[in-house]
Amino acid sequence: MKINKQVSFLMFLAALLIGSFGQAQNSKPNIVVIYLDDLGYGDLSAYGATELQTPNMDVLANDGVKFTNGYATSATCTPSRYGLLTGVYPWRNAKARILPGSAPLIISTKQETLPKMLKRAGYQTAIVGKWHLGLGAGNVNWNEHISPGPNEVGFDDAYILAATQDRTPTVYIKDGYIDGLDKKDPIYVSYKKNFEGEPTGKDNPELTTMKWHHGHNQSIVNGIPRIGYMKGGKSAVWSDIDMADHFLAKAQAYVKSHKNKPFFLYYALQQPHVPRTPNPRFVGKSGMGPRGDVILEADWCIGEFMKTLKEEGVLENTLVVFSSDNGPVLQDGYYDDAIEKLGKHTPAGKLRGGKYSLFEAGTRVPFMAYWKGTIKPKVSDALVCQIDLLASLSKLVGVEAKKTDSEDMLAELLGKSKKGRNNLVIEAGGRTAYRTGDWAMIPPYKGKPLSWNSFIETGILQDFQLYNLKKDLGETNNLAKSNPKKLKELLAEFEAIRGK
Ligand code: NG6
Ligand code: CA
Repeated sequence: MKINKQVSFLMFLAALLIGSFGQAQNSKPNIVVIYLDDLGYGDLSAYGATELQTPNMDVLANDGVKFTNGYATSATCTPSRYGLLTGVYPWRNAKARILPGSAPLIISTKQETLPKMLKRAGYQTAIVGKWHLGLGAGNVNWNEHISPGPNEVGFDDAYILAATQDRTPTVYIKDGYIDGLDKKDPIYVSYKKNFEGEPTGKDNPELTTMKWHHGHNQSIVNGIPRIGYMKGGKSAVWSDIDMADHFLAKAQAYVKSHKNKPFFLYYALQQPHVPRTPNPRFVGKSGMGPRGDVILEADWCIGEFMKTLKEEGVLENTLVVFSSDNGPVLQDGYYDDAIEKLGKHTPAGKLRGGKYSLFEAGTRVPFMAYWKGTIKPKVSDALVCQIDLLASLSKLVGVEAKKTDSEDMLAELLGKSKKGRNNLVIEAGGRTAYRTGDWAMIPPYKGKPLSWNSFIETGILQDFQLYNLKKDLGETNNLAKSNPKKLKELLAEFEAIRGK
């Protein structure tokens, strides 16, 4: 008995030692990128929202570095994600535009990526959530191994939704295979024509539970009409209301099973992109309709995820970067009360425009870096962009990254410098604009100044636009005519980067 006790005490000591040794050896911090979809600059209470409370996102902002000039490269999803993962300005790749669910992979398997660089530093790498960078090399057979995809550009583990929640295929894909697919009920996807006998939102509105506003009237899945056609694969079809819980569980499981060696987890939540399908637990919670409800749901998920980091003993050894792929939109294809129930909430804060826009709200997004015990709380107005993660994190882990548009902003991320980038070229729908210091410059473009579908100001004008953001954050006073000297200076800098 006594010996037994001694033995178990020794084993207990040994376990403690191994445990702490494992952590100590783990000198490279884990890295988590939490990436929201269409979350606006003004959607967080930490960024000034008063009608919505986002306590869990606020912890990251208030106890970390909260950037007030943090940017996505683009005002839409695919290009922003391309920039985030490759460090390359998406306007350099003509294919980096909102992709259909059937699009081939737009990152070259030879290209440098954030997860590849981290793998060279010994990291385990994973993505959980929204991908939207294309899969396969064209004409994908969804019933076989789908490749190339995230696994071929640096992710050891990938549990994804292919494109967007509103696009087919509405299934999860695990390391290139559709999760839960029954081979006896093969799945087919098309963006060209419907499959015979399959109902559509356009022809069978009686089968829908969510009404389409524009687009989104093709195959109906779970009562929701989608973009794209799909047939079969019934056993693999996701449950929209459980998607947030599903991705959260995958992200938590990943932390639990990979915590003993440094890991990089790209946790790409689907909220608050359309269709907004809060779990019944969150329905009605915001009083703002589904858009508000899914923001609260996402906030809860982030809280649960952070709890897992803590419970698994890795919170103080994990750098968490939080951001959103583009600015906010209310009406994005379905009647879902986003406009009607908005009340006093301002998803873009004081910024002009929104998703799809060259104005600030298109690309200026919530952006924070949190690392408990290492990063001291700070508000930073340094100009930083998501493309900078590649160079910054390569500095952090001590491995070279191939040269791209990415700039080393590690000191800014850690709150040790407020210098930031000198300039940035942002993109919306293939059009580019320039940011430097206090200034925003938008060259003349042909196109509609207002998106009639989403009621968002696109920032397109046939004249030059020049704004002093320090004095005029809302971009209401165009100085292009009154300050031609500044305009000329900025245009020259912009053209030097962008090409004429
Ligand atoms: C647009 C869709 C919009 C949304 C967006 C992608 C229409 C008319 N609009 O084409 O609903 O799906 O693509 O959003 O179909 S993103 O955040 O992934 O870029
Ligand atoms: Ca988006």
